[in-house]
Amino acid sequence: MPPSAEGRATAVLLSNWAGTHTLPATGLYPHQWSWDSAFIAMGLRHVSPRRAGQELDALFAGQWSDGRLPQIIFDPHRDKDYSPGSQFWQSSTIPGAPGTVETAGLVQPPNHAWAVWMVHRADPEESARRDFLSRAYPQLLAWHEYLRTRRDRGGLGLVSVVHPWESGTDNSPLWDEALARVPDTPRHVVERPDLQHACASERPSDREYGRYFWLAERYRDHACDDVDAGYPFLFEDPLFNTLYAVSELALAAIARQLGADPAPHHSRAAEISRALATLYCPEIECYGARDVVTGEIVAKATINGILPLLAPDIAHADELVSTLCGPRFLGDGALLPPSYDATAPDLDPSLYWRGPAWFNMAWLAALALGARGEKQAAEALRSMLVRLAVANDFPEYVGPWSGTPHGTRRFSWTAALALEAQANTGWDLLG
Ligand code: 9WN
Repeated sequence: MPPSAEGRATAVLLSNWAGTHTLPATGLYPHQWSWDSAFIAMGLRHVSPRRAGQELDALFAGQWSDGRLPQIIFDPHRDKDYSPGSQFWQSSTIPGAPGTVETAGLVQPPNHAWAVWMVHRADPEESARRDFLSRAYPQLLAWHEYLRTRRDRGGLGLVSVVHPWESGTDNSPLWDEALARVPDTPRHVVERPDLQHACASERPSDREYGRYFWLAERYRDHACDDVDAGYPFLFEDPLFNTLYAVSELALAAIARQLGADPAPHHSRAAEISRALATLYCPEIECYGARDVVTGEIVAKATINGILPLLAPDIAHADELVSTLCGPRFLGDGALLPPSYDATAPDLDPSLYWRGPAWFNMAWLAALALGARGEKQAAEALRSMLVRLAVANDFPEYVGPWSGTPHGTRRFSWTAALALEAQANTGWDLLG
């Protein structure tokens, strides 16, 4: 990235800084989001390791007593600007939620231990001065323990998400059939402040929002307790569980650094990889997602199902590489991998998670290819993601073949991962 481009990416992160954390984007996303903050910290570490550490500290301040790290920590002054907000969740009235900040009750994919380790590596002395690892480690342990004990709703060793928002890939075609079972008539009046900042034709529909709110209401009204027997939406998502496995590897590195035993984390990562293998769909040579309510595996090729390539010793790695490089993803001249199968009749290259290319997914795919020895393809992807990010003012996502920007601009994780992709040229996942 030429120096001026690095400066522009840094400027995005600095202008989205809100005092204790970075907004995903001013306007569309006015609070702190969980997995965004971890991706942001991975890039911010090249600008200011101290601030990257603060970003994660702010997130840990929202941890619930059961260990969960919430999807969103709300800025009370911006409640009208995003829905559902803190008035919807009323988290401080739920047992176990923090009393000091208002949060959502849902979670997001667990890339946090990975981010903590990368921030530490950027400046180990600063990290030691702030006791960063020793403060973060018990919180990360509690977070992973919550996922292991409360969220293995299918009993097969994988975490279930209880809402599409928890996957981070909100309206992925993976959830369609299950969402069709969910009523679209919540009690709460659904507001769409998001449509003031993004084009309605590129965002989830009102009907989808009705279902999202209905599910969130049901989860909230059960005190977010994860024991609601008739709950209608439970999914084992391959990407969520892959990040969980990678974060266990990061926990092993953190444990070793702190003089604790890394072995349980290595074993856990291997167990998750083995459980993930049950999601493989030979007919699409890709991982699917298990609908835990019906027991069926949804066999649709999505970027979520390619990224188990990052999990240690994953089964069917060769097939995943050829699917990623083949016509469903990069093979048909895509600049970045689409979020959904390019050969699917219902692919939409501009509609949220139903086709467009996202920069976090492209960065993860490049890392996965690099780690598997596909260095040329990995390098090409990494430089393309930097080029498209900088040329389009760091968009939320782009058309995979055209590179046309969509969603909001000056999106923080796009800027952060462009910085990370530029600065860290190795292929070691924990680099
Ligand atoms: C709901 C903040 C978040 C990302 C998600 C992305 C989008 C929210 C929304 O924005 O989701 O969490 O309102 O659409 O899908 O991955 O964390 O950037």
